[in-house]
Amino acid sequence: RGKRLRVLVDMDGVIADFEGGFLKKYRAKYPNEPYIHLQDRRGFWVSTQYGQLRSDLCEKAMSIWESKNFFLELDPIPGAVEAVKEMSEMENTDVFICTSPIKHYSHCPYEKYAWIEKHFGHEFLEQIILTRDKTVVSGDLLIDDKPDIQGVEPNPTWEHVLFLACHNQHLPPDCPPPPPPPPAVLGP
Ligand code: UMP
Repeated sequence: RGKRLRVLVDMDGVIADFEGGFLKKYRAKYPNEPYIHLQDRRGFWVSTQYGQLRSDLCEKAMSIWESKNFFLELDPIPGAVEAVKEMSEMENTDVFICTSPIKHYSHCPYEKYAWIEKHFGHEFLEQIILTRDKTVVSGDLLIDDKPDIQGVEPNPTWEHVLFLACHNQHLPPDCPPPPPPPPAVLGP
């Protein structure tokens, strides 16, 4: 009776195209304001980079994902829905969707459930974990496009697999830890 593999899969940026959906709706709502091409995105927080472009654009960016139907209408990342379904059908494998809702909670939590039901079916609602702190969730792997995942648990059980995204593709690769130093050999 071997141990099962538990895979936690992030939603925004991994299976749902948050960055693409944001830019499309931002440009439609603010056609005369500057914007950041996806190839020029740096850093996980869209609001931070827009705020650096011009301070008032931080709030304008946030107004996009706080709007009704923003999360519901996100397109899937190409191939992602099929990949998660395939992984969830693998032997000895449990897949959970692990996603952080925004604190403006009027629409986002509901729409995340509705998005999973739409793309994966009603049964997959059993697999959803909504949390603002992924370090307290136990799993073997966490597939997530956020480079730094922190919370109250300093030693999460999962290993973080960084999912490639427009905002993280220029980061240096995460190196494995160096080997321990050899034992000191004392002379005669
Ligand atoms: N989000 C923000 N501000 C940003 C970018 C994203 O609040 O600038 C939101 C979108 C998601 C959440 O609801 O943060 C990130 O969730 P995870 O991808 O870490 O699950």
